[in-house]
Amino acid sequence: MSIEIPPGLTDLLQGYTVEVLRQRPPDLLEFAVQYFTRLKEKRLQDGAGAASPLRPATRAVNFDGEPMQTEPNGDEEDEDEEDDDSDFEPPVINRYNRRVSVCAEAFNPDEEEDDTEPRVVHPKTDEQRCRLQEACKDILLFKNLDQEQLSQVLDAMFERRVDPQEHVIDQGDDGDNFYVIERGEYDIFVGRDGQSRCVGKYDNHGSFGELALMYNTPRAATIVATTDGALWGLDRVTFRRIILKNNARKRKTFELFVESVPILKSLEPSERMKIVDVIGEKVYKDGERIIAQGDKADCFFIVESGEVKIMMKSKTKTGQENNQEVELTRCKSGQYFGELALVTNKPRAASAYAVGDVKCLVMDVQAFERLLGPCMDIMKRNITHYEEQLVALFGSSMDLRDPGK
Ligand code: 1OR
Ligand code: 1OR
Repeated sequence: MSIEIPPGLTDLLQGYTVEVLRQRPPDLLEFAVQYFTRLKEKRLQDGAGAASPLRPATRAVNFDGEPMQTEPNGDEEDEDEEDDDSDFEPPVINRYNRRVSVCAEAFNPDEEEDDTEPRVVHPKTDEQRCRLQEACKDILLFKNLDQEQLSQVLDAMFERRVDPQEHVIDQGDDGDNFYVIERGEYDIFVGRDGQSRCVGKYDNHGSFGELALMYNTPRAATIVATTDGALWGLDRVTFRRIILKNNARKRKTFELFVESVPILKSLEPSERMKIVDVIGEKVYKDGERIIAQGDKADCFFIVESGEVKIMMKSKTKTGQENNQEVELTRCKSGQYFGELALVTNKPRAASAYAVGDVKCLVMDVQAFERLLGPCMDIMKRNITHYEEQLVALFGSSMDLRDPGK
């Protein structure tokens, strides 16, 4: 018996397989739905006949941003094979028909990837550039970029002013831009079962809008300004070209380490990879303070290398705070700290200092809440241990869950 393979089937499946291998999506079925939907849309857009299901797609991209100036690429960038992934614009479900022309798929793995995509440049004054650099200096997604990548990102960013009550992002929309906060407060709403709930807020710093761009998913939350605000936007195409390229590298660098971190053991492998996507690596010199007791908290740390000393200001017998610090414990590679204030929503309970040169992986509070739910029971159990030791060390005059008591 001979089975005839329909023309085009091999190419069709090969195209999908190649993109799976390049993108490593967490959900193969969801990715397949997106991939083939986009492929079909592309064919309809091109007015193509059904004759050739796999003609290479044309690169046609529009930006939902402000007017911009583009510069052709220089050929200075090193284009090793693995770095090519991010030039691929994976399929997008265009749910609201806004980004009709976003499609830049490389269906043919043998096709030469030419980096002739125009680069986005929004010219800036020195004053704007200074403000932009200040706003971006702690952005975790930018931490592992090299100089050239960072300067391309900064060139492409554009300023956006917002008014109170303005919706910067609406849940369910397609993702157009990633935003870095220069100033202003923003509420995060997530709707489920017809009800919208405020699940957190950004207070004058941080960034949002990365998820839809990273995973080609609809916006996962609504972001509403509650004060006047200033934001810096980065268009989807530049984001994907640079940040996704860098994330592919980050996955290679941190995959094994993240797998070995005990607190992350209760996560699925795909969930651990999502952590790698959003973490940033920070480096500290011997003696440098990483967190300060009493400060407001907005991130969580995992020691990658070196040692971190946790110190707490002691109390006098009458319960007054004493400026002298006592060492509580040390965290080594694979251990975490900085979770307590995020879990209890209180100021930092202790300070943390680098002992020797230290590298930490850092995650913002929103990613902590979004991704570390499955680890929360273990963390809470460990917090109970802190409390027991606190009583042993300082008596019952201080409560970690309510330092004001
Ligand atoms: P985006 O592109 O999906 C909305 O657009 C953005 O809101 C999203 O990227 C994140 O940058 C940001 N769940 C999902 N997205 C969140 C969340 C969040 N917080 C901020 N964003 N959760 C709240 C965690 C405090 C989980 C809610 C269940
Ligand atoms: P954070 O966000 O409050 C300081 O910032 C971090 O130090 C804290 O989270 C913990 O991750 C870490 N008590 C309080 N915080 C501790 C303790 C601790 N150990 C580490 N941290 N105790 C020491 C238990 C060995 C009990 C205090 C006597």
